Parts: sequence; C-alpha cells; structure tokens
Amino acid sequence: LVNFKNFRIKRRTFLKRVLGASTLLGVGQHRFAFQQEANQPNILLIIADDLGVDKIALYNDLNAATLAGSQPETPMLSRLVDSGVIFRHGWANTVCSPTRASIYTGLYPFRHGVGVQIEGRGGLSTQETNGNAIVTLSQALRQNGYRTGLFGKWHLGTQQASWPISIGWDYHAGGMRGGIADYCGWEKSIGQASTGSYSEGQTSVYATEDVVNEAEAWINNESGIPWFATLAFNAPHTPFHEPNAGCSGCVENSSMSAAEMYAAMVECMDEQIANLLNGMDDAELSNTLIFFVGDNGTPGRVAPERTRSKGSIYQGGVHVPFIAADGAHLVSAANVQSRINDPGRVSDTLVHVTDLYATIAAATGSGNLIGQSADSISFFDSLNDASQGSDRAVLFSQSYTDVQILATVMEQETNHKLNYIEPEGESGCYELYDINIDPDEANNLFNDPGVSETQTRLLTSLRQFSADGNNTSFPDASDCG
Ligand SMILES: [Ca+2]
Repeated sequence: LVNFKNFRIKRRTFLKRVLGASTLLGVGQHRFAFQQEANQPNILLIIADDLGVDKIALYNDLNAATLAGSQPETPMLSRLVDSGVIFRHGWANTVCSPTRASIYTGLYPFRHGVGVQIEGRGGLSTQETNGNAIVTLSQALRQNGYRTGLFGKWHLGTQQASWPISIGWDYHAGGMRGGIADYCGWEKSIGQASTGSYSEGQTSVYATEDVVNEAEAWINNESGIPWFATLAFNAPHTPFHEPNAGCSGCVENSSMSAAEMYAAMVECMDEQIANLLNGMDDAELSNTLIFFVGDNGTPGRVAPERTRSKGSIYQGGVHVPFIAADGAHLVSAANVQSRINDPGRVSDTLVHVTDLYATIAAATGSGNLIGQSADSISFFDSLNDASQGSDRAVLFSQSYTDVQILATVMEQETNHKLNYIEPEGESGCYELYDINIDPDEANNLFNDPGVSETQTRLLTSLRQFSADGNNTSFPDASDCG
C-alpha cells in the first residue's frame, strides 16, 4: 500500500510538470498581445455536477428546500457567500448538457438545440436551431483579450466541430463525456486551440483535484493577461465513492452509504476550490469575479424525493446553488476596489444559468461581442448595486426529446411556478405551485380560482417561449391532478 501511494504522488508531480509545459506552448502566442485593463477582471466560473440546493446547508436558512440527510460541510462556499451574493432563486435546466450549452451560449435549449444529455453522436453547434450564428462566451472573451481555459467535464459532444478548443477555449483538460469511469482512474483529454488537436490518456490523479491542479498551473502560467477559467468539476456526479482524507485519492472498500459518499465528494470539491483560491496571490484574487452554480438537481438516489430530482421539472431538478463572489472581499488588503457591494447578502432576484453569459460579458466589457440574446439577462448591475434587481421577470427551464417535453416557468412577481409535463405517448398536463410557501411543490393550485390571474399570466409566459421555433405549442391541457 505504501509503495502504491508513493507511486501515485510521483505520478501526480510528473503530470503537473508535463501539463505546465504544454500550457506554456498553448498560450505563448498571446504573450505580448494584450495587457490587462482595470476593467477586465478575471472570471472564475465553477460548475458543480448534480448539486441541488437540497444538499447545501446555506439554503436551509433561505426556506428554499427540504434538506436531505448527510449535509456536506462547505466552508469555502460560505466564504464565497460572505464575499458576494447568494441567490435564493437560481435555476438550471433539468440535466447536464442543456445547462452547459445554456451557460456557454446564453440561450435556452430550444434555441441552442441541446434538449437532453448528449450521448454518442451530436453536440453543441455554432448555429441556433433557427440558423443564426452562435457566439460562445469564450469566443467573445477571447476576442476581448482574455485567455480562456476549461478544466474538467465538457459533455457537449466529442466531434471536432463541438470541441471546446474549436469554439473559443484556448485550452481544455478533463473529461469529454458525461461522466468518468472512476475518480481515481479515468480518461483525460488535453486539447489546445493552437494545435487544434487533443491527446488522450489514462490518469490516476483524483479527478476533483486534477481540475484544480490544471487550473492552478494554467492561471500561474502568465500574469498580466485577464483570464476566463471554467472549473467544470465532475463532482459530485456518480460514481459515488469515499475520497481519502486529503481529497487526493479514493478509499477502497468504503463502508459509507451513497449519501455519505456524495456529501464527502462535495466536501472535497469545496476543499479543492479553497486550495485554488488560497494559492492565488492577493493581486490576482482581488481582481477575480467568481461564480458558482450547480448544473442540475441532486440525483434521485441521494435526493429527498427520487421522482422529483435530477431530470425532473420540479425544484429538485432545476433549483440549484447560485453564488456570485468578488475576490476583492476574500483579500484582507485595504483599498481593494470591489465590484460587488454589500457582500454577504441574499438576493431574491430571479437568476438562470443562461444569465451567466450576459453577466460575464457585462463584467468584462465584452457585451458588444456577444450579439443579441434575449434569453440571457445580465444581473451584473444587481451585483454592483444591492438596490437593483435584474430585468428578469420569469424563469424558464426545459428539457425535450422527440417524444417527451418538460417545461416550467416561475414569475418574479409572486414566485408561483407552472410545470408542463408531457410524457412519452401521453398528452401534456399542468401543475401550479406557490414556491414561497410550498417550496416542495406539494399543493397543486392549477385551476384553483384563487390563482386564476396568476395562472393566466404564467400560461402566457410559457407560451411566449413557444414562439420562434420552440418544439411545442403548450396546448390547453388538463390539470395533472
Ligand atoms: Ca449534471
């Protein structure tokens, strides 16, 4: 066992060196091209895989969800909240690929065309379903002088046209697919835009740690050039396992339950995020904006309700942790200029993962490069100024295949939520809930006379999303009962 451990450490060090060298080659072309401006903060976008609010104790105080057992300790996420804003109502789509496509394009699934998980063929296209060209967030930021790096999971296609390095990222190191076989033995892909190609190989570096090792090496490689780094952790997606005490390996023959493993995997992600931020120098960190989101709800096996979890249109499928933080507030130095005022606050402004696109574009002065996206609504002003909300009046999430449609809307005005459920081979039906007093969606109010005006508004909102090429007309359908 001791020998095995030693081997592992050596291998990690070796990989770090190799990857450090390759990163240098990848971005060398930009070395003298740009200088970081004061209005060009670094952007650290952190995506947790399969993490709903029901697993994050921070949301306990927000009366936002029934919490499931085995809460992970997440001190780093708490520090982020103390350094920024936690959003009470943040939504993703119901599963991985549609959410990731929405983050990177600022579009809803019916427009970017990724309706469900990508398995095998298919992938993110640079054209909307109506034929308009898509400018990815990374393309816009790169054009604005940013280095762009993706660390971890992609899951938006394995064909060249859909590769990250084909559509805006200078560098990608991680898994190309939806999951990895084993956190301590997985296939790693390393791609560089400068060569237009990937190399692949097996690695035994603990996947959660690898994301941070890669990001750290890449960030430290050049200073003075603004960067956009996406940390797309595999954690806490399956395979569930018990990480070792240092969050750098896997315990074999664990006696933990699935829920305990899941919680431990979240704790290791939190610890690795802390490692990255604690390792950054103050000047770098104070000029970095940080966003943290889950890509969909908690998986059924460890969720409070198996049938209302990841993949469903209920809160358990779409309601995710959503935090924005300013590195300036993580640094103790005086006279650091911050971009988020009144840190440590809770925001009731509705935010959706599509909004990260316009928000990050606004934060980096790249708004003129992203084109028109009515779907993505910047909440950047609400970060600067606690008295402001965003212009988002309604949240909308969906998933769809040729035979099944799920969609949901929630309005800012009343926080009532309308679900549309059309299973394979059946006609659609609706449910309506008051999320303020019924966050678990237990009391269906559809066709209740007391909410008739609200119901009409929500149906109108939902049908607005059926315009312009959506795949359903959201018919007059019955109460789901
Ligand atoms: Ca996911």
